[in-house]
Amino acid sequence: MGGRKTGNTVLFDIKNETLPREDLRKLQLQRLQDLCRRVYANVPFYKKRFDEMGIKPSDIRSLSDLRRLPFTEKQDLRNNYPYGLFAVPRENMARVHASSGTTGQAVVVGYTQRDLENWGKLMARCMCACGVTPEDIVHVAYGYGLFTGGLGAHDGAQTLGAMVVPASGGATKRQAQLLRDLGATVLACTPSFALHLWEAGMETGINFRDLPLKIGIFGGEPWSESMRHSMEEKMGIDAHNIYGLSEIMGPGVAIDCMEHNGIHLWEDHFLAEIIDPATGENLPDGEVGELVITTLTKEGSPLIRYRTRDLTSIDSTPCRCGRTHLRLSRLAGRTDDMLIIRGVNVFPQQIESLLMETRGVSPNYLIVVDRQGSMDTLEVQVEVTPQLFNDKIRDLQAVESRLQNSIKEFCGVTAKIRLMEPHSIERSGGKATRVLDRRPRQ
Ligand code: DLL
Repeated sequence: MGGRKTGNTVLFDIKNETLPREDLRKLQLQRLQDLCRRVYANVPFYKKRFDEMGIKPSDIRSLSDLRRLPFTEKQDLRNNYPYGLFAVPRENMARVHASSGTTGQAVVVGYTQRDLENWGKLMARCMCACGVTPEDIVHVAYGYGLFTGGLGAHDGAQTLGAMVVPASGGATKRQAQLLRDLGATVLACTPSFALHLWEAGMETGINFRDLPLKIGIFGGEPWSESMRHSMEEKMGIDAHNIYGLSEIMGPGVAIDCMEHNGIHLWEDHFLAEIIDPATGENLPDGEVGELVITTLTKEGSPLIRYRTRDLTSIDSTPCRCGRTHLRLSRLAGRTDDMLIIRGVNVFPQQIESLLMETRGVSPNYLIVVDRQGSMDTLEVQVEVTPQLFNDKIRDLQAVESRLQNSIKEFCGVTAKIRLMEPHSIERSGGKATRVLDRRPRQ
């Protein structure tokens, strides 16, 4: 291992990242068979599921047999809280992380020492794919703690040999100063927090464009391609989209290389499928559906066919970077954050893209859904830039109607637009809240 060059890109683990697809599939099958044996022997939940479906680990003879295996859902993890799905004795676990989500029981995930090492290496792969080298200074502003963002990015940067600044979330003005004083070249945090930091910098006379900062590793929440371009422009960086989820590992499941043409999912560790969320049937490459992931190497908390609820599609054609691992399209939202407004399906990210394409509005917004009588209402609150704020009412009205028209045209719903004063929408220290659904639950 170690940074090696192919063409003009650097790969952390050149052998595994460029495995011919045929060899990748062989490796996946071997690992899948081993996984089935491990969970059948060690996780009563899976033994019961396999038995109920009349499947033995030895029945898995090809990758297509994966379809015979049961799905695992978030609720299964909740029902087995905290340690019920662990596949090794508790004393062999080296660390736990947890995700609470916005509703319901937390989910606890365990990592053995080897799981942590693999995570570090996969995160290092991701960082290399963005052009990070051991000479870099990586400012990690993902939250440290039970959330996987902070420690995940931290271990990855260390595994790569870079210097880490473990800043965690919060204290935005101080963090902007630290970015300047310590000369960070890489910023890793949620895209909304990066914007928050940038804003705090501008307020204290620190312009990211004047700093040595050159790479952003942003993820943990949905964001649009237009937002990525706008951040690159504002901050003078190359911004990458990193994906992951606690149940599967944390950050580092997938990331875009310098081609920025989809996010590579590390197929030697994760087996990806796309299914129709309604029927559970597998969908072919190119079609958008729910991402389902099987962890091939995890020892502590392995999962079979985990339904992520994230919507994306698969592209297995070769990438110019030389990596052979498939690419997922930018996450288009979650099956559970799709808003149904007066019968029309709307994804918050569609609205974000439209906002980002409108001059005079800032990337701070909140979508408020409510009900009046039997009618759903949609309001988009968005802060305007200080320049527009000082302009004439007529200019504000023009922006309002432009936004309203584009939302009507692209999303098919009428939205009330509320232009807000700069800084009036609450900032988050981690993942931003973009939607407030006030409709009574049915
Ligand atoms: O957010 C892990 C992570 C941390 C990923 C830092 C990337 C960077 P959870 O808190 O369990 O884990 O949330 C996972 O967040 O199922 C997606 O819905 C969403 N998500 C994560 N990354 C992206 C992304 C971490 N790049 C859930 N684009 C996932 C869109 C994302 N959504």
